[in-house]
Amino acid sequence: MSSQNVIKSASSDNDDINSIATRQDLRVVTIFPTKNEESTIENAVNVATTSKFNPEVIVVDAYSSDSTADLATKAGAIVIRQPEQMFPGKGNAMKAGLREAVRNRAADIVLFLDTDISNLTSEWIDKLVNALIQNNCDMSRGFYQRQSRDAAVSKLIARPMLNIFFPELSHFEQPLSGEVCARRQIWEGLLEVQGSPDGWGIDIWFLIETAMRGYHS
Ligand SMILES: Nc1nc2c(ncn2[C@@H]2O[C@H](COP(=O)(O)OP(=O)(O)OP(=O)(O)O)[C@@H](O)[C@H]2O)c(=O)[nH]1
Ligand SMILES: [Mg+2]
Repeated sequence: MSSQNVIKSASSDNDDINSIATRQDLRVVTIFPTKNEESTIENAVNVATTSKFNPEVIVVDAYSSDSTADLATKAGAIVIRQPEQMFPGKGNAMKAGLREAVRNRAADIVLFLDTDISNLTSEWIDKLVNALIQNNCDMSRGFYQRQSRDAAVSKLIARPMLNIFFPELSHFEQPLSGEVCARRQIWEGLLEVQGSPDGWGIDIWFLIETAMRGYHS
């Protein structure tokens, strides 16, 4: 996976991160939204905890009918339930995970990863977090090689629409990818917005809303 410097700070808002002396002082939280991912959840949690940023791992489960939640707990994740029993409820789950990470666990950086990635490596986390630290970005987003017929919504709808309405975001290979990382202040600001999407719309919403708050790409 590669990370893209999605949104770059217009100011020196990143001073808090830059002034944190070492990786050990940086509180990184990785969140996996899950619904029936028993075949990959254990590996995902194990891999995430081996990142050099030593992240806490939160799993936000959507009432999985399989053993996803049990396996996540056994692997050492903090497992919480998506508040609303709705599907699709990825936005609802992501916001619940963020509230836990930024309000209860004082995370400096929070990132999301999809759970259904069988070849996940800890490097994914390291690259996404490093994009914030080394490139002074506010938000980074991952992209990776996909099958030619995958990601039709990104190719046919999201990217063409961004090109027209938000050309400053047109460099995103996969604007809807579930691999997204940002520092606490960005997430706190987004959590304050009323009426943000509870379903799939959350992925593009995070991106556009952050850009509209004046951060540069
Ligand atoms: N909590 C929660 N997680 C969800 C929900 N829908 C999907 N997920 C999780 O969100 C991540 C992305 O979902 P996917 O279904 O893989 O979405 P996708 O990657 O766009 O689609 P595919 O190309 O089919 O893999 C996975 O970890 C899912 O388990 C939901 O309603 N609630
Ligand atoms: Mg998927």
